[in-house]
Amino acid sequence: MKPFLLKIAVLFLFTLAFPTKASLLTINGFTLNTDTQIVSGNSLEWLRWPETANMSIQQALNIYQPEGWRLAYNQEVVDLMNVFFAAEDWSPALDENTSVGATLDHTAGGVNLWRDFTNIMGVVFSPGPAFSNMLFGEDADSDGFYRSLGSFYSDYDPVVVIGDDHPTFTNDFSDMEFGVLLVREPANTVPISSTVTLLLLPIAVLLLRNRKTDFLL
Ligand SMILES: [Ca+2]
Ligand SMILES: [Ca+2]
Repeated sequence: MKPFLLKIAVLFLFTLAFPTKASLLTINGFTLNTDTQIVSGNSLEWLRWPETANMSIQQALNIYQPEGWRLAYNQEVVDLMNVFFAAEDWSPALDENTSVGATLDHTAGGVNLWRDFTNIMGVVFSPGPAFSNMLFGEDADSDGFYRSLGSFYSDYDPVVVIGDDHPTFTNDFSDMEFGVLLVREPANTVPISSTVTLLLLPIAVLLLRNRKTDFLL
């Protein structure tokens, strides 16, 4: 290989092997990668909510299912709320036809709880008040209706709610205040930089070692 091309090749390999470090935010054991807009927590990856704003379930799955994403299950959403809003008993919402909501008292730190949650997961619709309604569920009762996880705040007490399934929420429903709550197993996402490092770094080192004189020309 010509010296110039060798330099380019080695620089390219090192660029792949040592990418710019992603910006991470961790709250309550959930970590947001601001580069990918993917949250890691509760042994799952969660697509940050604004990514699917105004999409129907079907539209979101058409785009994201090939990358391993699926609708969050009832149990997973209850587990999520148990982490961020532990004072509430969310377990009745394991039943698809039962809703559970919590008003977060602003005099008792409720706004901070809500901000922690939305700093990680994001907000779908924020014209002033900040609303998110995230469609989810495995349609456990097979009626074709899905559920919505709501997160609302204007200027007093924030409200969060796991809704029961509703005839409005079919898999082709969409609205600007709604998104789709997608998760996937972490195994689907071995970071490409790690793979490239393992495979290509030894090659880069060999190239440097064998053609050291040329490289330094
Ligand atoms: Ca139902
Ligand atoms: Ca249902």
